[in-house]
Amino acid sequence: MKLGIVGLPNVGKSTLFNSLTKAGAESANYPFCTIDPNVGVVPVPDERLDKLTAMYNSEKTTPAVIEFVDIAGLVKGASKGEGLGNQFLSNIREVDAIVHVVRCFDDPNVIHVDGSVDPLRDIETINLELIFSDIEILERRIAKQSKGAFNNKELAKEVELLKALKEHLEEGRLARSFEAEDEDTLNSSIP
Ligand SMILES: Nc1nc2c(ncn2[C@@H]2O[C@H](COP(=O)(O)OP(=O)(O)O)[C@@H](O)[C@H]2O)c(=O)[nH]1
Ligand SMILES: [Mg+2]
Repeated sequence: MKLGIVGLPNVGKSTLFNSLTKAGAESANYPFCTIDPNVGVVPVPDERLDKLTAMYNSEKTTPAVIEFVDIAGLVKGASKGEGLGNQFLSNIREVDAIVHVVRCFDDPNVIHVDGSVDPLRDIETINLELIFSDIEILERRIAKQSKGAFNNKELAKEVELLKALKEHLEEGRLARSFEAEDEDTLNSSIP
């Protein structure tokens, strides 16, 4: 399981990452201090596993792990390449789930990229970038699949589904709230 820590710059992502992983990622008061994604692997504590190890005198115990990725801050326009945006978005695509960190603390010494503390606005900023990025991927996919769709039922079905998903995104809604009638087609068509 790979979890990506996502949010605007300076909201506390690396601070959270460090406390989760104690991996010592750089936590500093300026945007873009995390250029490469920082990865930390955390074993999941489980008393049952300890008991099993003792019971079977196991030489080796392999706990479940969660991999945390401290993804560099996204900013408005990231989906159009602002602030190294597209690179960060591709980091997001590689994780199973994202943890969206939102700034709620006031501190005049910690710069807010959008000038004021406003968690609801910040959530919207990040969600919109994710939506824009998804729309772009969908447009490419629709263009590619449409070529063969006129004489291929499966492709035509996929294109129809992708267009419905695109409409959903264009209404400002996240892909995960999209309800497909045919999940199989959806799963096989999302790259
Ligand atoms: N007052 C306060 N400062 C925080 C909090 N979380 C992080 N910071 C500070 O905010 C700055 C940016 O934090 P960092 O984790 O590097 O943010 P990132 O850019 O999202 O990774 C650092 O100076 C942190 O010490 C918090 O909950 N309260
Ligand atoms: Mg950071």
